[in-house]
Amino acid sequence: MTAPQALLGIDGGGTKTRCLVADLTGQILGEGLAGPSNYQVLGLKDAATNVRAAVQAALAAAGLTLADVAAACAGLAGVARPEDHLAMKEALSLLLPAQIDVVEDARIALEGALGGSPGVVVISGTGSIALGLSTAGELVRVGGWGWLLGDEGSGYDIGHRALNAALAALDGVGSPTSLGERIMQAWQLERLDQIVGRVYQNLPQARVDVAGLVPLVMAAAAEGDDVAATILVKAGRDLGRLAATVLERLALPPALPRRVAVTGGVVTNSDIVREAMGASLSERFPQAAIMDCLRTPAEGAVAMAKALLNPLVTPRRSEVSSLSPVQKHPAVPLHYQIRKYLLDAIESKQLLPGDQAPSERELTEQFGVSRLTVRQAMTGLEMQGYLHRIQGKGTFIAAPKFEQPLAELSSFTEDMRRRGLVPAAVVLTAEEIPAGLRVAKVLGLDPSAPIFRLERLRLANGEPMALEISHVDSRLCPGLAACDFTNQSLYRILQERFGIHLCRATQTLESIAADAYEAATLHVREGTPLTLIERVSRLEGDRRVEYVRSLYRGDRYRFVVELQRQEGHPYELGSK
Ligand code: 16G
Repeated sequence: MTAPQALLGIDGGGTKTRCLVADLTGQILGEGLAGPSNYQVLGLKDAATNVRAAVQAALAAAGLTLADVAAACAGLAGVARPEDHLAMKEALSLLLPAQIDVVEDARIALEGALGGSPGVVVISGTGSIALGLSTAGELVRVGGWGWLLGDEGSGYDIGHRALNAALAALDGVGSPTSLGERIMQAWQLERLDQIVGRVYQNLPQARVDVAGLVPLVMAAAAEGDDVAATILVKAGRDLGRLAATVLERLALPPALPRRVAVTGGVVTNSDIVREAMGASLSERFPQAAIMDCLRTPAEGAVAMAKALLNPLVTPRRSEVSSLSPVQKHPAVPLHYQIRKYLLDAIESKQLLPGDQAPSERELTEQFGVSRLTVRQAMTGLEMQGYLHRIQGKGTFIAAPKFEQPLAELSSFTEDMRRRGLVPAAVVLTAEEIPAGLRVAKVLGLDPSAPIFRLERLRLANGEPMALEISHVDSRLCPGLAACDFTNQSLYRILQERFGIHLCRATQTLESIAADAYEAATLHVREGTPLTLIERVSRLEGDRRVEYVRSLYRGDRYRFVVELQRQEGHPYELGSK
């Protein structure tokens, strides 16, 4: 039996339940949808049934079963109170024979929004809430008290104010507005006072119906209705206040960005709301930046499931040196300590891809070291691919490296497509030549035997990733040299045209520094680390077909290997 190899991320809300299945690196393999799973509204049994339906649909889409699940995280509406949380966790533990975490829905939204880095997410849909994560990993929640008790700046709040305004205009106590006409049209009423019946006679539905008026308020504001615009500005300012209050309580260290991610139809669909929110937030936090969420809540749940399985992957934030000065310890050079400090901040996601890195001046002052030392640390991180310098703009945190599993005999084309990138190649040479001594030895051929030699620069979305020289035994695939490899996979051609099914390969990995040619071809600085991978691929009967030397950019790739220890194998003693 193979070890469980899948993660589940579940996003259960008041209208639907979404489940994502991912492999252990977090790559999404399938998605499943089912009905709502708000425990408070549906009760335990129906909520759990819908979660199960979403899980099963997602597993079916990925061709997996429950036995393949190693860990799961469910972010669910209505589980904030400890007793509800416990009941739901018990129900889901029965459903899933894996490690499982149950959290409130806003928590997975926060994880998705900021990739686990400190900051705030403001959610404004039918209801509203702001949730923040501190550098110590603590959560701060503001709002989210529901439509009767709070939810300022929510869809319900906006709809409610629109109804108030329409009726106030009817009574003559409020300013004239087009909202009354619009509401009558939307709700198919003949007179405005029929609003009363519509709301009070169907109270359970009223919350959603009232929140459903938001698009109409936005349309009115866009067409110059001042009353509608004022309602939206008020909502935006309320949301800004929620975010600022959370930021204040998070007390983030001064060097960290103040990130506020927004999600939900109210802020994402209205520039008026977003601008008002930004203005009110900047009164208390001038440097705060409002951003869209990096990922969806379900993707956030997948990341939390991954961390559950291997807490080492995401270091506990409390363990990350926040702004501690370097120790002037003679055994570890200062530039190395600063490099480690920055790397911790990147790996713990206190600094996110695209963020501006702290400036040389800031680091010089913070650590009390020379500029040269700081520069040395930054250059090292740049060469390792953690920082990215843009001429005239500054230094930024680089995109995360691709995680490439090593246990699979896959092709570059497949690997890139799986990541949603477009693979391509620049063909540098494609020729049929005699094998020569070295290649002949590796492939088990006569030195004069013909081989096809293909040298390609491999690209992902146009960016150079690897320099690759393949040698293929030509006798198995005559005419291969005539193929165009700019946009075609070698492995696919071997399989489809020549019936060659590669079934195993031996691979070695080595680190080297890019020489001038490799650096120029791969668009990196000379000396940048590269991973040299040599692969010899074989057919079923063990005949060797292909020998490849690939140079992968060390600044863009990291390779992942799953290790397993033989059962019952004792460890050796260190010394006798
Ligand atoms: C990958 C392989 C390489 C193989 C190539 C085929 C590694 C390290 N290397 O780059 O050995 O020849 O894929 O790619 O994984 P293609 O089928 O897309 O041409």
